[in-house]
Amino acid sequence: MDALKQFPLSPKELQDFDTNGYIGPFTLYPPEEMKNIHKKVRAALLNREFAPYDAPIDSAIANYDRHLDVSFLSQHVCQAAIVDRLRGILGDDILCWRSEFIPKPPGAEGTDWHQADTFEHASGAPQLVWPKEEGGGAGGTINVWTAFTEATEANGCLMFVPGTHKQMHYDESKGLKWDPEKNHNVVKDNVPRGFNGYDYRDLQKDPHWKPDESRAVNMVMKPGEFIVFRSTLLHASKPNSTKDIPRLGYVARYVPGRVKVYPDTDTVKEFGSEISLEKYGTVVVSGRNHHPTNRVREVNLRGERFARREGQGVAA
Ligand SMILES: O=C(O)CCC(=O)C(=O)O
Ligand SMILES: [Fe+2]
Repeated sequence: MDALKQFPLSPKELQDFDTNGYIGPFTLYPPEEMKNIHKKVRAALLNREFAPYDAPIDSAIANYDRHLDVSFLSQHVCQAAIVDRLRGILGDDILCWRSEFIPKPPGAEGTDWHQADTFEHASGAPQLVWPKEEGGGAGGTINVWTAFTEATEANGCLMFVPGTHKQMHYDESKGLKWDPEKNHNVVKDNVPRGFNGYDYRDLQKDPHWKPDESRAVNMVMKPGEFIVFRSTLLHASKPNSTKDIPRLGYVARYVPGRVKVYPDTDTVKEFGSEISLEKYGTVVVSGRNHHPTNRVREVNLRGERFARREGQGVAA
């Protein structure tokens, strides 16, 4: 089916991705169109009738996985411009297992430096398990981070330390303690940065290690651009130091169909909330899912909204 790929990564881009741990940004929606999309999606998010999780609206988890019920987002995570590029990295069998909105309103702290592999750092149980024959770990996930607004050095663009994706400096199995009072707006090396109520430094393998920020690159992006990066790449974002320019990122996370997603659990507890996976399903965006134990859900790529009945997406 190679001939049908519209947006494959070139051999040079694949090589750059392997060397640096990221590739992009690429334009998906023109900036003006993205502004309209943003307005519409913002309105759609307020309708929680079919939202997969019943979490307090101010919790970070409340808008997890809204690609399961907001049709623009369902289409977005399946966009050929994204999936074709991912095929070169992940192969033909690809699952979108998670999406998140990451807002940085004016005055917000930055996101502290981190690397993620199994995503057990907050929930205490691995959310992703790679096949044992591939070492079982450090495969992480591929993040596709789309700028819903502009992202600048002033309002909180992403930062990467290129080439750091092959060595994990954090041990997620140490676990994090959620304490928003204590961990919010902590100034680290003169920068207010945190991790939504966690202190990611608690996971460091070596408590005295520090990211080499002198090698960091800023990912300045226009609305409608996306960037592809490994979750094991050392990444962070700047604080939003503006008075009136919000920053909004929407990240979709992908793994190959051979990865187990949320094995042996029916709930996820993070950011002070516990949610049920009853309505959850990973979305097969290319090829097939390999694990009968992975919950799989279809999304409606045509209509406005859909409800889930007996594991199927059906028009509402
Ligand atoms: O948007 C941010 O500030 C951080 C994003 C991030 O860490 C992620 O998408 O994994
Ligand atoms: Fe991250």
